[in-house]
Amino acid sequence: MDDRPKRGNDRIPPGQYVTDKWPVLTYGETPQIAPHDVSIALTGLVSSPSSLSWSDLQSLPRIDVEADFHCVTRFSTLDNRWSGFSTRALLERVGVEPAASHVMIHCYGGYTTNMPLEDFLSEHALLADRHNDQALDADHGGPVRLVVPHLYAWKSAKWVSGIELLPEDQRGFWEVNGYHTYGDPWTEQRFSSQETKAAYQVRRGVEPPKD
Ligand SMILES: Nc1nc2c(c(=O)[nH]1)N[C@H]1C(S)=C(S)[C@@H](COP(=O)(O)O)O[C@H]1N2
Ligand SMILES: [Mo]
Repeated sequence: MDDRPKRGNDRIPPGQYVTDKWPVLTYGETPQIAPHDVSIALTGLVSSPSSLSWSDLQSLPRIDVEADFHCVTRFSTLDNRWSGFSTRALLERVGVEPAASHVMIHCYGGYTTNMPLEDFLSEHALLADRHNDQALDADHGGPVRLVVPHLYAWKSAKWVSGIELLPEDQRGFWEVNGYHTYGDPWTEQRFSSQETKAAYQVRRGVEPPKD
């Protein structure tokens, strides 16, 4: 896993353009969730399955992360200042079973997305409730969203309602509907079709036939 923030000439991943606007990218409607209704279920391969309320969340140490944000539809926004709660601190509270290798994030509204546990536990990953010194608005995932800066932004799930620890990779909403299971912006892992080609190259040591 390479979760180092990129700087300098190589800062923008290939195929991306930078915008100063912050587009809203949501499949479906924005769910309206009041902070006191937020409940995040920690399930699967955790030592003590439980739910975190808004006040449980706010009692965790606050962290600030400055990071770029890369959407697979090719826009990138730079220098976002996120504030919230470390994913590591969160999982330390419930304990991770040794067999856990992946996570599925569940959201109000039904969206899901998957990633390796290691990536979820990146020191730059957080459950954010603030962006550029303001409470996150509903369209951008308020009251609280996940932010995983080193993966494409569809992994940064808005309106998180659950974190499920799994013994293997399972695909979330976009990952079932054509997007890559991992989604590294630096190697342009956009589509699930690329996974098949990569597997073919590993098996045969050659390029797959042109389609
Ligand atoms: N719950 C939920 N989270 C989501 C999405 C979504 O449709 N539902 N869209 C994803 C995609 S594709 C992107 S690019 C980012 C966009 O975040 P933004 O709307 O704050 O720019 O959220 C991600 N998280
Ligand atoms: Mo996206």
